[in-house]
Amino acid sequence: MGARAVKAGYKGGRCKTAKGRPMDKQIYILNGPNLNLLGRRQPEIYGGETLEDVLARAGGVAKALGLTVRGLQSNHEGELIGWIHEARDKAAGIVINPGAFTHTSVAILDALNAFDGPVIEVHISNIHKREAFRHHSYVSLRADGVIAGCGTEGYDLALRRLATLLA
Ligand code: DHK
Repeated sequence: MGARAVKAGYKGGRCKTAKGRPMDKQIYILNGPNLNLLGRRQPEIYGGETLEDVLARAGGVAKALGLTVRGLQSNHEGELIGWIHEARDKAAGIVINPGAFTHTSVAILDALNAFDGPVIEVHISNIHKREAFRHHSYVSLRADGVIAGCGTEGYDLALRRLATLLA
């Protein structure tokens, strides 16, 4: 394959807009199974905000930090893996709440290991205060930071950390 045919990857913070302003770095916020039910599913554990509420607030936080976000949710492991692959070219960093795949998915771990940028793992609940099967995370073997038990504010905290890591 000639050099011209090589797909352009994410180039870090040096990209500029047509007007010469630095281009905002894109962050993928990935959510796994059942998180589409946020606000309606066990609100005593996961809170009353919907995923749309959470992503809207995260978008505002990101903007203030010079980041942009793409929020994605799937109940399917393969779809999440596809988005992690896509992020290799399109995102500077990843925030991921893999839901129950946290505790089961070597395939998501492998996909994240193929991503070069920083990864922050988020859990709305404190998984260490819950059932023993939630105490182990495959994704933590790759994550640069883990936020658990801070409610949906954890997504905002993750973006702040990514902004620091990408500065
Ligand atoms: C969300 C889930 O859906 C659970 O399967 C995890 C995580 C915990 C959370 O706290 O956000 O065990």
